[in-house]
Amino acid sequence: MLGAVTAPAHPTDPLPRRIAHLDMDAFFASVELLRYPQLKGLPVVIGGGRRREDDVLARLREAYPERDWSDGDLSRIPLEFFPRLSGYTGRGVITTATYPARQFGVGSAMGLMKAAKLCPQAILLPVDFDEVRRISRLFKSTILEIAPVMEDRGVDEVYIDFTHVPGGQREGGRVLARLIQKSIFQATGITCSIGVAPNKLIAKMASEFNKPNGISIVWPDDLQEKIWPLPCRKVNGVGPKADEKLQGYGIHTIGELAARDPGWLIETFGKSYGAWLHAVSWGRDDRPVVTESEPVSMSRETTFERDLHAVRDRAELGAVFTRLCEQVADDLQRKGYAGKTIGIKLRYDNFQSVTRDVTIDHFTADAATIRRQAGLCLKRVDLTRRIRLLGVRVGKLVKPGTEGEQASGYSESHSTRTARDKASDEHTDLLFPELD
Ligand code: TTP
Ligand code: MG
Ligand code: MG
Repeated sequence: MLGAVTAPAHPTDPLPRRIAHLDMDAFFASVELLRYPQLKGLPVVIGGGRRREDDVLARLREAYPERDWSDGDLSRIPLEFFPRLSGYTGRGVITTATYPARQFGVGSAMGLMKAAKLCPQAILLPVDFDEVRRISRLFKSTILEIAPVMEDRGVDEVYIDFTHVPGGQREGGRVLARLIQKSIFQATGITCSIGVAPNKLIAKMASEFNKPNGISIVWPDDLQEKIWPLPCRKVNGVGPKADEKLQGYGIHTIGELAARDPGWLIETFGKSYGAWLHAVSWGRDDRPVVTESEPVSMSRETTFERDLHAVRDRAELGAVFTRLCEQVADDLQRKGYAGKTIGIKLRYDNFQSVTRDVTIDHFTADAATIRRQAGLCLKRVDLTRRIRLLGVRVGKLVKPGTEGEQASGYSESHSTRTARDKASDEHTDLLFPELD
């Protein structure tokens, strides 16, 4: 049914579209379980703040001051040293919970005090954002080694176009999904769930069907059986407000939505949302999987520990400035870009910011060229005031070899020089004498 109404990405493409949605299982909690594998199988909730040092380890050191506990001992910390939900007081909410904890009815967005009543024995841990980001990058790069068309949808989920990946059509995508699941587990130690369907809309719903560590394959003919019984809220794009309105008209499931006259939906929900509701209820969605967009510019900036002065702190500022230019050049070279517009950003001690840029006649990724041009830009700003932030940016990027296809969008403003700009030139000269 879906296939009949879903246009393929390329009209002449003989392969049916197979789109996967992949979502990591209990992600923030799973990241903590890597550190503390002894918690596997137990109810664990994440919430109540950021992780600083290892609090559990600190408690252990306090209890056994004579022993030498190190980070390597984390997996040996006895369970009684972990903080429990029982007795929690405060206004914190749950960020996520392990599947064993979910069996007690606790989950994302629930108040920790309420959760403490439902599952007092649950272990409560804070979020380690650095580790979450590291694992997020790791699982996405693992996918990209197998399937190149991936759309990043946030910290723990992506869409993947299976259509043209070798093996992507086998068993509707199940074979490739299994390979990706296994590879991610090998790389990170964390499980994920994958839904494969004719489009993003259905794939997103399907990835939830067999959580955790599940794969779900949806065929065009499955619309009636697998999608229509679901509540409208399961459609990514039907929020609580729209759902309430739909319920008010007696529309609770996607099937009930599909049964409504599209004209009535448009009258009731507006031209664009009404038409969209009708389309999604029939499983129609042509959105492509969008890979990472080309960067418009690359920049590096730094905020100083204390505000610096162009004259008095000239050596320090000059060194930082050169370093920033080298870093931007290095970023460009590593990612294979070159740029034509070179700019600077300054923030003064009163938080006022200024930018200046210049467009040169060739593309560059060379640190010395960037340094020279950025130095000229610096001559055009007021350097009599204290500076708290300095930044260097290169825009109008191309990947050499694809010149002409440059990413657009970088500020075209070629700032005009004012009387004050000129007046400040002498300070620039002091700051960057080697430029002149
Ligand atoms: P989700 O993928 O929604 O949830 P999850 O990975 O914890 O569990 P599931 O197995 O059902 O996918 O969110 C990913 C992470 O994002 C989650 O671990 C914590 C974080 N998150 C928040 O910070 N705030 C929120 O409101 C939600 C829902 C998640
Ligand atoms: Mg998840
Ligand atoms: Mg998610």
